[in-house]
Amino acid sequence: MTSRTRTQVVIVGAGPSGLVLGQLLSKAGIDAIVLERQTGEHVLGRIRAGVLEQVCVDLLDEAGVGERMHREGLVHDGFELLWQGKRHRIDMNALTGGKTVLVYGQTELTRDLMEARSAADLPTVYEAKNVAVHDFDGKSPRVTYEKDGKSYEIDCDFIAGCDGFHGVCRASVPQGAIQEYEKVYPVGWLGLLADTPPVSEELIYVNSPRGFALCSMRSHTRSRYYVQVPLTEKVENWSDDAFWDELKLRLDEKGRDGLVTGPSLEKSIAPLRSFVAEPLRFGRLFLAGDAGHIVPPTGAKGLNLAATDVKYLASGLIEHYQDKSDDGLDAYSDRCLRRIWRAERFSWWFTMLTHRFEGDDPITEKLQNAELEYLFNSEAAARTVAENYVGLPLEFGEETR
Ligand code: RFL
Ligand code: PHB
Repeated sequence: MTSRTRTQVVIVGAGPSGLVLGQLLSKAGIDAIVLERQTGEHVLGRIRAGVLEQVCVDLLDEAGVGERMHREGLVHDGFELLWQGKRHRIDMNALTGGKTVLVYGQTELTRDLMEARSAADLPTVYEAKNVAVHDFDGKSPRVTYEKDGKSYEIDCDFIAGCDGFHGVCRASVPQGAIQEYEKVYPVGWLGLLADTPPVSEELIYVNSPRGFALCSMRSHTRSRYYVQVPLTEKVENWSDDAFWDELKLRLDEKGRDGLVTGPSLEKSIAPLRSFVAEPLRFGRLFLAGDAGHIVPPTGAKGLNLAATDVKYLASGLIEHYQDKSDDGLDAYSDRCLRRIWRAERFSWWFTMLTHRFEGDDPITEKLQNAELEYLFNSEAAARTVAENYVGLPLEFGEETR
């Protein structure tokens, strides 16, 4: 026996995209059910993003979940680039006329969203197995799933595919209706989280002969560090000591002296990929966040892009229900894709600037050196980086279309 129910929007995935969308829809009085394959604890155990653009911060405020983020998040005015033993500060604030980013972990953000959803008694099904999306090319889409051995079916108006890169929604679109653009880099980031004070007050992006490294943080007492490793590397091969030793080898003397090491709370390897699916809409199925695109984490853009997708999708759905207009939904894919490609470009460029790839020919190294030297000596070049890092304004490029 299959239990049947109905809602307006089924949201597949309870990562940041799905939960923010659920929050925005609920504020507008639109019913939604969120289906998540994993447990809530599993979702919170994934250590990912740490840097939020103002556009993302504003959206979380709009969603009504910004209180702890503002209390505990760290406002950053700039970051450092370390190359050939020298540090160069990108003064984002000065270069962009006062813009900043907020350092606040994706885990904490997800926790705030989960708590808001449960406080408002909004329906979320964790451990929903075999989620499948049906009939989204017609007027009456359906979503089926299983939970605790029972089968369920939800009739709905729209499906939001917020189920990440490996989700079921994009995979359910007929081949030929979707064009995928992909670049896989031959490296990954080995990340370590520790309850130690960060080595510096600001993030440090490092280009060293041994490869890229990043010094980041979650708070004044919790650090997040990354080192570039070959894609074939396994996390089991890395003891905490091996990680700290490798990180030290990539830092300058000041960094080595100031680094406080300690036992890891988490260690994992993330692959680096640039990926875009076009379009992001198939009938009544919409893809948002990592389900539709991936950036290498170097530019800290993934979660921020997810936030803009969700902002556009929520406003399109609200327009549909409140104003009986589908203009927003019809414009959704194009609107998102323009912003996505700009972030893809920046993330790819910043990755190529800061990483070393095995087998790179000598001219690649020379060109990278020339580019870094230019960046260290030109205010115009630094401003370009700052403007992209803090996030281009939502209306960027609209007038030239
Ligand atoms: P998520 O977070 O992957 O969530 C998708 C959810 O869908 C569930 N799911 C399913 N549920 C039901 N049925 C199915 N068949 C399902 N298949 C999957 C999954 O279990 C999951 O819970 O996607 P979402 O919500 O779009 O969020 C995207 C962000 O997580 C991602 O873009 C960022 O983490 C990227 N990222 C960063 N972004 C930033 O903006 N700033 C950063 O500083 C930053 N740092 C990072 C990052 C990503 C990293 N990794 C690990 C790739 C640093 C790293 C190391
Ligand atoms: C992080 O803190 O996890 C982080 C920060 C900046 C990035 C990527 C990841 O570019």
